[in-house]
Amino acid sequence: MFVMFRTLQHLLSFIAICILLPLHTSCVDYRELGTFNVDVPAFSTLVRPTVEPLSADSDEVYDLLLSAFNPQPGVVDHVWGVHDIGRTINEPDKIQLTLISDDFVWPNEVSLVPETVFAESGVVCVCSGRFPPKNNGSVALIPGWPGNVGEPVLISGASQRQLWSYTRAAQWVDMNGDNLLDAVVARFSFVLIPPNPPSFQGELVWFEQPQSGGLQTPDWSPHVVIQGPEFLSLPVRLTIAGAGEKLAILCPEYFGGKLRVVWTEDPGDIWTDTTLIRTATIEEDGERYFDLQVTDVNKDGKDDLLVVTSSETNGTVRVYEIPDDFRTGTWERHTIASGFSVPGNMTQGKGTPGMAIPLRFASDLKKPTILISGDDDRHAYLLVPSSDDPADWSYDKRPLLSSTGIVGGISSADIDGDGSIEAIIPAYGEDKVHVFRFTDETDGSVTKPTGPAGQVGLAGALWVASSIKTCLCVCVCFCMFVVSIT
Ligand SMILES: *[C@@H]1O[C@H](CO)[C@@H](O)[C@H](O)[C@H]1NC(C)=O
Ligand SMILES: *[C@@H]1O[C@H](CO)[C@@H](O)[C@H](O)[C@H]1NC(C)=O
Ligand SMILES: *[C@@H]1O[C@H](CO)[C@@H](O)[C@H](O)[C@H]1NC(C)=O
Ligand SMILES: [Ca+2]
Ligand SMILES: [Ca+2]
Ligand SMILES: [Ca+2]
Repeated sequence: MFVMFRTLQHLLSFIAICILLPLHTSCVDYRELGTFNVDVPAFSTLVRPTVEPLSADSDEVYDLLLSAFNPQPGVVDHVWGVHDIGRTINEPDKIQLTLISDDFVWPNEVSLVPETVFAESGVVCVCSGRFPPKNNGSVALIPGWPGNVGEPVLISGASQRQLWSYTRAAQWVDMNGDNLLDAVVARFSFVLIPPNPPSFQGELVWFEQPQSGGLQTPDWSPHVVIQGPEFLSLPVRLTIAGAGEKLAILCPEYFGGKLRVVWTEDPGDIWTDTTLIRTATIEEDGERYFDLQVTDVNKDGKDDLLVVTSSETNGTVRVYEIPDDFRTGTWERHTIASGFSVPGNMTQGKGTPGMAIPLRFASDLKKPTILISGDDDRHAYLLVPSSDDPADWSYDKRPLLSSTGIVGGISSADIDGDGSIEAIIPAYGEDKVHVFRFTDETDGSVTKPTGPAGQVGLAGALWVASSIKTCLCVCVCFCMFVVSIT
């Protein structure tokens, strides 16, 4: 270890030279700000009541929402919040958690309902449930955050024989054209009928907001759209060349092993007539589709799908280019990272990687570096683009964090409005949440004074813990140099 450390010190001057070379393309500087303690932290979300860019003189703040679950029966699970996390972000060990609820079994993604839904800010939405005996899940609304939060109202339908679990956040779309936003979500059911092996059911469903008092009314009417997606569904308005925009819902299937898009033939995007619902298959290769978002990955001005397939042996991160007409076109695939595998020999039922999020700086001039949660492989990674050429889909996979257990649902934002990006990385197996800061060196953004030692990872074979601030610099000469010394 010490030998490697010295080698690294010698390398540093070399890295600095690389920054000045015209060959250099992407350069992201990062350091770990610290950690704070939470038992079994799972999904993190950074939220803010409005969507305008945060400026230094704005009084808008970011809040952190966090779920924590333990699969063991009888153990109480928690939903936590941190109001104005920017105040303590430079000293993460000073971060104080506020309990939002301990009423849920296996809480998953926690989100803030957009103010437009109920003309009220501070409504927290909790999705919950997974495996027996914690499989009686729900979509619940809790008003009053931050402050004295109210009792949860369970909108996800009356209690029924089949128990459903809800994983990723509900999305708010008016599905029936009554000007009230409805909750669109994927749900999952664990079907156990001995002596058959357990099987899994997933479906895309929307809960219809009642005509009045939605926030006080439980058991909204459920409407099932299609069978398939278990954990995540993503409504998005996509442009069709020459024909305006249309609402599409992207549906990744984990157990179903495919990725589809669903829409309605209704010209006003009203989903009540189920005979008008159509689907198209984007990919059907049996991989476990786990995470997805719509974002311009290669910076050519057009949105793409950033997709994760989870696996015991060969998880991938992929980009699909959205065709001119999503209903009929071909989605061109680029696999930007692969070979993620679960370490050890107890890999059954596990998978890697988890979530992928682009780190977008305010200037947004370059292809974003992508932050990856390794999930069951106990790491977090960066995918650094090899160049800013939109036609170049090559990335370098760099370890960012090595943990002792599962790495959970990551989130990032410029929490303190200074141009650098802060990332929240829950380390489920460590009972800790790691906080990192990323700075775009060519962006001129300021790095505020920070707390003590961080971790710096450089290429696969070099792994050091030190307080040295270094630069992840992709340049041909540097990579070749590292390869040659390792
Ligand atoms: C599931 O939870 C709901 C809401 O708390 C409850 O009404 C229902 O009885 C539960 N069902 C089972 C089978 O436990
Ligand atoms: C892993 O997946 C990638 C991309 O699909 C593929 O190119 C590669 O051959 C796979 N590796 C193994 C060991 O199967
Ligand atoms: C799994 O790995 C452990 C520790 O390396 C070893 O003791 C055990 O024999 C392995 N089990 C199998 C089934 O390979
Ligand atoms: Ca509606
Ligand atoms: Ca693009
Ligand atoms: Ca910042």
